[in-house]
Amino acid sequence: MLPALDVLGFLLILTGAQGFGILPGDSQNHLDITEAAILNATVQVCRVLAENEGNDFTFPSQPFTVTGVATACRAGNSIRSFQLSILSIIFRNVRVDIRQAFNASFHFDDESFNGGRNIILTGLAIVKFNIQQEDFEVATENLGTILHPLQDFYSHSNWVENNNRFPNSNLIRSDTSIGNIAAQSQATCRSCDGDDCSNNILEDIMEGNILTSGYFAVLPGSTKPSGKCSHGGALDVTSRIDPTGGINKDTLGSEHGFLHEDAATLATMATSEILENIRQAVGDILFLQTLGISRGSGKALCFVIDTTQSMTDDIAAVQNATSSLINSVVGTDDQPLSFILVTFNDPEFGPLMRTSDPQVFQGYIDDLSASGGGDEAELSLSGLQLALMGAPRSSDIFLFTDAPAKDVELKNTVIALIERTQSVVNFLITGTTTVNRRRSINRQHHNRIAQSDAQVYQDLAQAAGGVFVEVESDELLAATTIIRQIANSSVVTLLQATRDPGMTVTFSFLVDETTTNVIVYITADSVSFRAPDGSTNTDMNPLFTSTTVGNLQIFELKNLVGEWTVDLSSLERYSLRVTGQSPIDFLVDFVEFLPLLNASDVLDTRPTIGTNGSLLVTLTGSDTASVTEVMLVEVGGTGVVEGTVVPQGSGQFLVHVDEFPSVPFVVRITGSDVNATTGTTFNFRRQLPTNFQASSVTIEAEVDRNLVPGTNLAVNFSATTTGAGGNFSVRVTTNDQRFTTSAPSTILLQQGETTNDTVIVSAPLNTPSGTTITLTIEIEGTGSQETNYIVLRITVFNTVMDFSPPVCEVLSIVNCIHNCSNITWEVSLRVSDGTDGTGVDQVTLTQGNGTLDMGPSDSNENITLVTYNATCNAPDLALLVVDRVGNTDTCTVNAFQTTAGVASLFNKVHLACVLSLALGLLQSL
Ligand SMILES: *[C@@H]1O[C@H](CO)[C@@H](O)[C@H](O)[C@H]1NC(C)=O
Ligand SMILES: *[C@@H]1O[C@H](CO)[C@@H](O)[C@H](O)[C@H]1NC(C)=O
Ligand SMILES: *[C@@H]1O[C@H](CO)[C@@H](O)[C@H](O)[C@H]1NC(C)=O
Ligand SMILES: *[C@@H]1O[C@H](CO)[C@@H](O)[C@H](O)[C@H]1NC(C)=O
Ligand SMILES: *[C@@H]1O[C@H](CO)[C@@H](O)[C@H](O)[C@H]1NC(C)=O
Ligand SMILES: *[C@@H]1O[C@H](CO)[C@@H](O)[C@H](O)[C@H]1NC(C)=O
Ligand SMILES: *[C@@H]1O[C@H](CO)[C@@H](O)[C@H](O)[C@H]1NC(C)=O
Ligand SMILES: [Ca+2]
Repeated sequence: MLPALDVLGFLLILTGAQGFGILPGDSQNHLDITEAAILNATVQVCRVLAENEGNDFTFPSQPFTVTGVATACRAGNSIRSFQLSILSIIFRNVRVDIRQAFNASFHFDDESFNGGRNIILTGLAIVKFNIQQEDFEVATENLGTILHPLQDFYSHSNWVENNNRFPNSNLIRSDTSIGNIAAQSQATCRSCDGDDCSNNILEDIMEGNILTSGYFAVLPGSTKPSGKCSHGGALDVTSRIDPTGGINKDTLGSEHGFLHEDAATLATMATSEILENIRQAVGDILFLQTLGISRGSGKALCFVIDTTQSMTDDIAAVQNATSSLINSVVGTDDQPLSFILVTFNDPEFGPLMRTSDPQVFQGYIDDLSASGGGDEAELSLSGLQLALMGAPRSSDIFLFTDAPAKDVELKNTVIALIERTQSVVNFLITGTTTVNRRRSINRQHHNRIAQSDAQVYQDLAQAAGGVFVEVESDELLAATTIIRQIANSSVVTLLQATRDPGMTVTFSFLVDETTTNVIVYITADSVSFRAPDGSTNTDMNPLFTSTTVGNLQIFELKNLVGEWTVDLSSLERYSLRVTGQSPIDFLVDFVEFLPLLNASDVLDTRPTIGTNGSLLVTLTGSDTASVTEVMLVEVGGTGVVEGTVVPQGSGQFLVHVDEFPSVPFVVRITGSDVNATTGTTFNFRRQLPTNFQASSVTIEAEVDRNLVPGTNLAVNFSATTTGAGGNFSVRVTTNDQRFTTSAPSTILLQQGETTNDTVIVSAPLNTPSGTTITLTIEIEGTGSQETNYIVLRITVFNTVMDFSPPVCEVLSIVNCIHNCSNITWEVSLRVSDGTDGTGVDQVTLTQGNGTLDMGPSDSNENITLVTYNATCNAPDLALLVVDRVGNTDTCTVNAFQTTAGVASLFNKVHLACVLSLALGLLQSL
């Protein structure tokens, strides 16, 4: 990011110069428009699905909320993932105003209609590709980016002024014209009459329904083609060049603010329309999954499994344990949205396998076998890293191995990815009961991996809010059964802490009235609980039931609401985790808050140690709850940084902190809610399982890059440190080993000075368009405080793309015109996707109750032959045709038309036929 541009960009948004505003107020902004359209689209799809399944559908009350809509969709367990998807879409939408402030095409300024449509069309194709790959997180990001220009079209062009009452559907298809665009030389505006701009668009433009949009520039001395309209607003220097004034409808106070509401309504409708287009292309289920809505948890369940030789004894136990976990969630409200498997061997690991089908996934598990590996330590962190790069946010990951990590140098990268995805990672380390080659050397005194080797896994489990369990392989199933509660969809974290070295500490945690099934996971030696009423555990007054697996003690507490305390003491390092089940939870995003705009851009890096900064806290699961206190709490000690909480509406709270801590911390919130039955207020406290870290190193890089397969892309990045200068190592990773990168291995940073460097990325020629490369650039100093990363998305983008839907051609028709006693009609159609097309993927009947036969595909794969027959009293046929990249169209045929498609006089004929048919029927009685 260029600071100068940023400031300017912020000013632009402040004045609403670049689209619907971001500031809250009476005017509608991109956030409102986007959320309203997503909630509306989701309700519509859930209603249709419920009807198809014969279920009642109860509309949520207006205005729609995330919780209300998810509940109406019977997806109460995926509220969190629904909220995450909406946030992801909105963050990317807003980011366009921050990072693409000066690219006219992203805002339909400067009459850049084709540029704007191109961004939408290519983005739409990529979104559909991402969804088909079940890469939902990337799909939501790309969707957010294209919604911005789509919405700006209505604010910046004269579509509304031209009296259009419906969205311009041509913006989401390539085979039609966007409209009659004003020629470069054609004047479109006259100067405003003082402050009155209600009449500044020229009559011939209005009468000819000609499209134009406002010119916009901020640099002094900028010009515009003569006679053209300007965008308007104080920053737009072109608005002071004749013809003066502007035509934007960004806010109620804009030059055309009197049309703001109309523009916002059309932008909402257009957003609904593009969502509907995506739904048609990918189907109802994938569409809802993209938005995080499913009957299950909305999360991903991910296994990372060691398949080296030494696991031979354990692999069956791992298969048993994982199968049992899969079985226990399939068909329940806890069924994950997707399943992910990564195996690691040596030297191979991966690839990542992902499916939403539990049976397919079970197949992957059944196929596991152990072999190879060679030496003692294995590539466990490489496997985990791959899983983290492909796993959506808030995934539950279980790693199974019996060996130390060979690739410990990846530890900081893995921690960075854990922070980034806020995933919970659990480590299940098997010991040995039978002879094990690997440990036979020292098995006489220890059959576990050495403490120094275990340390890496313990540190990672702690960073990820997971557990580290060492068990014999015959205990693995039992251990998995116990810790699988961690993967329950409604699990919330009440407290998480660690002490290294061990010491005696009294911790307290609050169990509120919405929380049940409180479970405490502890690795300390000595534990004693005190219930909210002050009582301690005795035989007469049992406060818990406890279990031990390996090194881990598990306490299921009695259901008592109030403040509990737990005294822990241990000589060795220990960790504590308290979870419960409750609908109320929260999400955290570290953001760069832009005060002038009151807008937030999500950070792709760690925040900077010692500086002030912001977090966006989003409450989930209650429309009435609010946040009263947010604290960054040191994980291994007592240090606390308290934030200032500013409510933003819709369950969102912006939190400002004066200083990010220099040690790992957790985010803890306190909030209050009202019990709907009793009307009383109660407090709740929550943490996120993830440990976060700030860094003294900052990294910036160009975002949203495209890469043509087979070519090199240079990604420039820059870094600086607030700490001591020196040589820092650079590590670059991608989500797939097919993508190659080259980067410097070290970078010299001087305190307070910016150093630039470049990473070269490439993808093989056969990489399909739309594939997303997740690129992580990590800069690592001597300690974790000097480590930072930036996560970038690069879209592989082939210049030859298929943007056209299949077309239908009537080959022959036996229609109802010639012979009224003909009680059926039949049509043969050729559906083709053109010579450069990707081919016809689906042909489905959307109107008509006749019989559809799909003929054998022509030798040319791009053509599908279809015949349809129906009775003449069902004369209308509509077919949804979709190509392999999701371009859709609807073909219609009428029983009274001819091959040429002419349906002359058919209404009359139709009437005559109906009469004669009726007569015929009467006579036959
Ligand atoms: C605007 O963005 C589009 C899409 O990324 C790009 O093709 C075009 O070159 C950009 N225009 C300018 C002036 O940077
Ligand atoms: C809500 O969705 C339906 C179906 O997609 C659409 O027809 C309608 O226009 C949408 N309403 C708004 C306000 O966008
Ligand atoms: C796997 O489970 C089956 C049935 O539950 C059991 O008979 C078998 O011993 C288990 N195998 C291992 C290796 O745990
Ligand atoms: C999740 O919790 C619910 C309620 O306690 C329980 O019925 C369900 O079995 C749990 N699921 C898992 C996978 O533990
Ligand atoms: C509301 O209060 C009642 C009575 O104390 C309690 O039984 C119920 O669980 C509470 N409901 C919620 C959602 O907390
Ligand atoms: C580093 O990159 C930034 C942004 O691209 C540029 O403004 C700056 O001049 C570069 N600095 C050096 C030393 O090349
Ligand atoms: C329907 O009309 C067509 C064309 O006139 C004719 O070839 C066909 O035999 C008729 N079918 C019936 C069932 O009358
Ligand atoms: Ca096509």
